[in-house]
Amino acid sequence: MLTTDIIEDHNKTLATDHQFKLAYISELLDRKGIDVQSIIDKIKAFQVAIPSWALGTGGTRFGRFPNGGEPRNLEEKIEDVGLIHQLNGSSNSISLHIPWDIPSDASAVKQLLKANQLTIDSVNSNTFQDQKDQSFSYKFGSLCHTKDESRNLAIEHNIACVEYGKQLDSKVLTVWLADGSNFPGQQHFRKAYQRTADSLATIYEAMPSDWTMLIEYKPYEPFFYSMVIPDWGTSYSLCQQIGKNAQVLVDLGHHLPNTNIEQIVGRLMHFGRLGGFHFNGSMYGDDDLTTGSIKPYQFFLIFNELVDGMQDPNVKNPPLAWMIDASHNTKDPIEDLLQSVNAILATYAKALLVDRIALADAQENNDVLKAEELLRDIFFTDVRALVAEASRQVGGALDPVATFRHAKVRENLIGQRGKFSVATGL
Ligand code: LRH
Ligand code: MN
Ligand code: MN
Repeated sequence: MLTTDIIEDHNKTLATDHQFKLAYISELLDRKGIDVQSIIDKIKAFQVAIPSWALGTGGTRFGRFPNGGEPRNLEEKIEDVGLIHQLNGSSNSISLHIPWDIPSDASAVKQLLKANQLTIDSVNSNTFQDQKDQSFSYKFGSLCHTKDESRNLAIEHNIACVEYGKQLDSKVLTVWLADGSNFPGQQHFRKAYQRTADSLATIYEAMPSDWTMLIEYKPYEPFFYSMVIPDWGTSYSLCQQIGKNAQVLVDLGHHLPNTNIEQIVGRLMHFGRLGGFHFNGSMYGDDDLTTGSIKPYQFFLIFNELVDGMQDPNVKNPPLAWMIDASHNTKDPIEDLLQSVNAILATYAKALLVDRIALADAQENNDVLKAEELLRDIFFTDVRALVAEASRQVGGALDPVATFRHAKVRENLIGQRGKFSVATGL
């Protein structure tokens, strides 16, 4: 943990610049009749979960280039998220991946969470790799497998994840399946779907009634001819079959290039089936780059749709589970997460500023240019001072990455954990 002095002292060095920028955006919003503090309060309330697997340097099959000082176990992962939360005040939970993050002592883990002002977000099952000495393989699928033995193993693993989650007060099971096929003819599409639906229903039945099951889709990878759950339509139909607490999870990177993700978001919210969100940035596919780094305008349009749905009393969608799902080879993982949360908050803030009455009016009257310009005007507005102010008001840093560097956090972590400590990750 950092001392509050370090954060406050560093904030002081940035204060003049910050006040200048904040005064400008406050004046601008004032002229539009928007209450600045109410926007700042909404930013403060917005919390994004950090996945345990994003705290280590990601990699590809060609290699990995870790910086050192990575968390070696669940406790150290919790400490890293605690640090992130301390710096930005907006990352108050951690998402776990089982079996990588099995708690050895649940009550000690709960204490550590409390000390870091954190909770557990979702538990994520892992049936995309065989564990050591696993009795039946997932090579040809898990919940969709043709053989009962492999399928049952995957079902039991998901139920075990729920049990671990219960111990730590989680209430969400996220299922992402690496099931699919590489060659035409390999898999019977309809049978694979039905076996998956049946397996998911069994897991759902074993979940407590106040739990949510999030079903994530992905068009390709690890399989390159077909995936059993390739798209939102498949996730949605599975949720419909399984029960009301099954919801679709949208991962930004899990779409083919040029997919209109904002429209998918709108559709799912309209159906009341959008349960969660995985933030990342991508150019080609599941690139897991920093959120907002490649297509910031599309990211804004997605948030615009989310906020529109969240503010519409006619939309009966449950509250969403927000999480970052990114991990790559290039940046310091903690810096990347801080940068991602910042981008998420700024984009959320922009979506809050959209004049929805004027937009609805322009849409109803088919004033295409006006509708578009209402969005573009906000998109080009720099709201970063609002995010910085929200962080400052909860005791966080005005510029979390700058404070992270100033406090030499990575150097200290390398000192404690070693130059070659490597976290489990994707
Ligand atoms: C694989 C993936 C997916 C899941 C995560 C556990 O694509 O990144 O998005 O959420 O692994
Ligand atoms: Mn994901
Ligand atoms: Mn992914």
